[in-house]
Amino acid sequence: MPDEKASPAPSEIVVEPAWHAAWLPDAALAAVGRRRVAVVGPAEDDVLVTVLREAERATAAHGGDVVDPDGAPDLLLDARAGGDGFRLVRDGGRLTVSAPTATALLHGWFHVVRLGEAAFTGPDADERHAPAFALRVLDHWDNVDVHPVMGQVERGYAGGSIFYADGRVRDDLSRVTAYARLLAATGIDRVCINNVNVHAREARLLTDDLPEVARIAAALRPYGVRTHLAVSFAAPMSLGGLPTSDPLDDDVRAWWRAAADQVWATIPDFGGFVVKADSEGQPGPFAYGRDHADGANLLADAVAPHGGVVHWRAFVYDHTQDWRDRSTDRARAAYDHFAPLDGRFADNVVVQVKHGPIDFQTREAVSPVLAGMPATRLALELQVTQEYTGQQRHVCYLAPWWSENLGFRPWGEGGAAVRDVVAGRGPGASAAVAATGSGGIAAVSNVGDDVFWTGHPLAQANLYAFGRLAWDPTLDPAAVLDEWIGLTFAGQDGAVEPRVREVLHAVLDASWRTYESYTAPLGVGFMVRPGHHYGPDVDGYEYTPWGTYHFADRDGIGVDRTRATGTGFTGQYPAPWRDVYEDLATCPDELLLFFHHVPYTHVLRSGVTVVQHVYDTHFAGVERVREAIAAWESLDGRVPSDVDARVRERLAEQLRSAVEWRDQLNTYFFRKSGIPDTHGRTIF
Ligand code: GCV
Repeated sequence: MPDEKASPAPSEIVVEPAWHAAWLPDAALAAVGRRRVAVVGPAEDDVLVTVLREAERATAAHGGDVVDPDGAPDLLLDARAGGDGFRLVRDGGRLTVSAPTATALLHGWFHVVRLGEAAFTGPDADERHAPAFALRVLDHWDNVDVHPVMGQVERGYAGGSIFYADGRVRDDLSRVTAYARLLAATGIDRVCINNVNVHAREARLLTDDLPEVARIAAALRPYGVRTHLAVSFAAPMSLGGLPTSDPLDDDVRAWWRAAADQVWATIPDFGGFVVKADSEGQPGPFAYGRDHADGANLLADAVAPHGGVVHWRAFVYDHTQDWRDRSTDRARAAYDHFAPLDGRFADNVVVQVKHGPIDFQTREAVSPVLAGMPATRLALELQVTQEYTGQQRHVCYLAPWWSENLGFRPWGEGGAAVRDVVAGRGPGASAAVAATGSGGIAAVSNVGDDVFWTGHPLAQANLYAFGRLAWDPTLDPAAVLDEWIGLTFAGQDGAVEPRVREVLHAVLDASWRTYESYTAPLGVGFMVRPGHHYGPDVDGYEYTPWGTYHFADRDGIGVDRTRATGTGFTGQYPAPWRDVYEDLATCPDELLLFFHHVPYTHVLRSGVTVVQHVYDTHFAGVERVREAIAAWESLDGRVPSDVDARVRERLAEQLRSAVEWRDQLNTYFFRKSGIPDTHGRTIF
């Protein structure tokens, strides 16, 4: 047994010079690094070489050794087994991790790293671990060229791109391999490397730039991460010089087949294409009077011979809406476009559905599309980058919110959950959907070339948690956070100071609810500044074409989406939710304004009026931020100084912004309603 040591002084905590080590500082590998480790499997496999290098790196840092399999190892890593995922057997003091592939073995290695000392000291065990979802993807909204409005990374809050700089793929891609290592440690194994808004320069990744894409793929491959590309539906015209991109045109079909053949000839383990079509100005099949099944199947046909997959996004809505027209409801759009196509998509198409029907809001209902397409492979799409949740300037640990979405049961208590649907186990799932394990999960990454990867160092927890929930969506968000703390803040002996653990939980555990409390109330959403989406602007989108309205007047607020008097959106849900949401008496408070237009004096199920709820939550939210700051400051040197400085800077901005949200929202609703705060607090 290794010696018990006290936690190191902060000055001894190693921070890698070029970029922060995130959840894989060498100290996090202390327990495994002190052991005798053996690796067996196909020596020519790149990922097996990675497992060996990982073992060498950890043991060199911590005094263990890489030994022959016959040399009585404490940990035997064996890539010659059968079955799914990896198997972990603890027998006496000896641990064996076996897997059918080197990538699965690598995931097993990182499982042992996560467990730390407990991996070796726990009771005898024989466990199988396999991911819940076959497809676990991170989407990057990175541009090759800096976009004049959206920058290098659309909705990126962590500097430039790790893939591109100066209008081309970076020469040095070592950071991409470091990224793949972080992802492998969570279980993510696919990355789409460019923005779904495919501009002219980025479109060329599919053709002229393939050798450069191959370099990125080579940088990701050692950690078992496969490469995907976002492609433009208009590519046959813009790149191929054809007069049309009609999905039923023979020349167009031939063009896509040839393009796919070339991609796989260059990158044999390429994953597939991601498509945003007929959405926010992107080209799509509607231009030819075709539907989205026609469009998706065109690409599916091209990639099928190579085992490729097409992620086709369901984020399709009218962004040129007339705010005067109360009958058009953006929330309805994805279901209206896609549900009628159920059963028509090819088996290698995954329809990728944002978790909510609007757009990654802090709170919105779960998309009914997820319950409306049993004969289609569906993926849940989340947003790790904090576009609407504080832009990595506010602490907002999103795992509790994602967990609610994954655990939502569209058919009520006892029915299947969203996490079952995207694993191919929803009610009425077609044989093809069940057999493929369905579409899994995807999310927009929050990573850039910032030294901490994510701008706010604590936003790393979101990336880590997304990977862990993609592997096992039933994990408890607080337990995932605990793992992240244990790895990221490990001292040299691999242990974390209890006070550090306590403070990080205090700052992060409830931070999503805190953020919700001082921003848009009761599920109404938006109220952000148009364009960049940071900070409050209650009416910022109210008279725009974007379809994100709250309809506040002197009497009340909210969107009537009922069947009885509103847009009928509630009717897109199966029972019981179609009725629960329809009825004011049963609609959950947190979604009240998403489904109903009510007077400010409407009494919530919590017992307070809507307007008083706005005041109370906005005052309380700012206090929670102050408490988080006090908790963080109490750490006083217990975390590395560079992390501490960045977090303090971000917390100061969070407080400034939360106060701005509080004062603008409270003032707006006081002026609209004329109803004073029952506690007489300052409202301007
Ligand atoms: C990539 C939102 C964002 C856009 C993004 C879009 C999408 O509208 O503001 O920046 O575009 O979602 O998901 O395609």
